[in-house]
Formats: sequence, structure tokens, C-alpha cells
Amino acid sequence: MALTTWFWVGAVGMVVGTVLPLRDMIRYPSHRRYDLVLAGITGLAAIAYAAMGLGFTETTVADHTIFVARYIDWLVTTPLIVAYLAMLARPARRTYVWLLVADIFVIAAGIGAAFTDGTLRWALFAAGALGYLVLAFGLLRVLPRSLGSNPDPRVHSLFVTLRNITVVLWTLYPVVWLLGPAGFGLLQYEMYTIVVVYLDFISKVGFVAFAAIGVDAVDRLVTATRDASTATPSPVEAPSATDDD
Ligand code: RET
Repeated sequence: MALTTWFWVGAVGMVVGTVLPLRDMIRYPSHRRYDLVLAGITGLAAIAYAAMGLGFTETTVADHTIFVARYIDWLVTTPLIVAYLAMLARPARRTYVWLLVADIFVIAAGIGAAFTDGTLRWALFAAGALGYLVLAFGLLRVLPRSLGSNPDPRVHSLFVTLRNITVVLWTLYPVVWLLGPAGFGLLQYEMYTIVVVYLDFISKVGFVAFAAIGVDAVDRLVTATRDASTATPSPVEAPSATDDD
């Protein structure tokens, strides 16, 4: 199967993945922000894949071909995935900032590595890998601590599911990158492309699908926060009375 066919498979898969959050956006206006982030994760990837399918953004550097759209996609959508996890855990603002900075640093280092050669390429790859360790620490240790203040077990289990999908799948990217044409070249372009389409698909559509299945947890998270911020001393106003918007 030609390379472009795989890009179109990716594009269609991402469009399908975008349907769920779009549906929830209409269904649950109270947490539209969450569904917008999810729709962005797969929707922007669909555009990137379509661009690659049309042969845009393909360029040759030193000894290998690079699809710039893939890196632009990662640069924009991986922060959205990190942001969604943070929106569930609700950390302090500075935690949001350093997590996003770490994520963007990882991808930027990977872009730098793809466009350079020799020692500099390996140094940039190593810098990206270090950045990834910082990011993984944030997802595995820091965000769960912020989540600790939320008593809702549904929110906990949604966070843990999405966080685990993310950490397990993302860890495979640097490995596949190393095996691919920009690394040791053990995987040919076609094989590398198929593996990355597959990884992108489960790390995005899988993430979005599990998030959509757990949408009731987000509903409870938003409702609890709203009730807490509009709480009056009067016990007459039961929280359940405002549940139906
Ligand atoms: C690079 C090379 C530099 C070192 C590291 C990398 C990690 C990349 C990751 C990409 C994740 C992409 C996702 C895309 C979804 O569609 C840039 C390969 C650590 C983690 C989730």
C-alpha cells in the first residue's frame, strides 16, 4: 500500500475520532471547553494527515524525508492532550505552565533533531528525551497529587485511564523515532509511517474515545466546581437543584 494511502487512513480515522467530542459539545454546553480540547486533538491531526496525503510539507533533509505536518501536528496537539489531563487534575497554574513547556520542548527538540545531522542530531534527541522524563514525572507524580484534593472516584479513574494510555504510548515514540529513518534507519519509510499512524491513532482516538466514555465524570467535575463557587451560606439551595443545565 502506498505511503499516501496510509496518510489518508490516518486522516479518516482522525475525522471519525472527532465525531464523539463534537457530539458532546452539543449535548453538554456546561463543559464545552473540555470537548473543544478533545475535538482539537483529533480534528487538527485530521488536517495534518490530509496535508501529508496531498503530499504537502514533504521535505528532504540530509539522508531522509521529513513530513513537516506531522511535527506541526505533534507541536499543537500533544499540548492539548497534556492540557486535558491537567484540566482533570486541576493543578496550580504554574504546574500547567511547566508541563506545557516540557511538552513543547520535547517536540521542538525532536524537530531540531530531524532537521540536523551528526552529533547535533543526537544531542537534540537526548535533550528531548530528558524533557520527556520531566514531562512523565509531571504526569505520574505531580498531577496525581493535585487530583488528590478531589474526592470524586469517577474523576480519579478517568484521569488514571487517560494518563496511563498517554504515558505508555508516548514512551514508544522516541523508540520508534530511533528505529526510523531519522534515527538508525532500521525501519524503512513505509514501515515507520505505518507504525506512527497506528501510534498516533491510538494515542489520539483512543484518548478521545475513553474521554468521551468518561464524560459524566467531567460533568460532575464542572458541576461540583460551579456549585462550590456559587455556594451561598443558605442550606436551602441544594446542589442537585442546579444539576440540569
Ligand atoms: C521525539 C524525539 C525526541 C525525543 C522524544 C520524542 C517524543 C515524542 C513524542 C511524541 C508524541 C506524539 C503524539 C502524537 C499523537 O498523535 C520527538 C520523537 C521523547 C512523545 C502523542
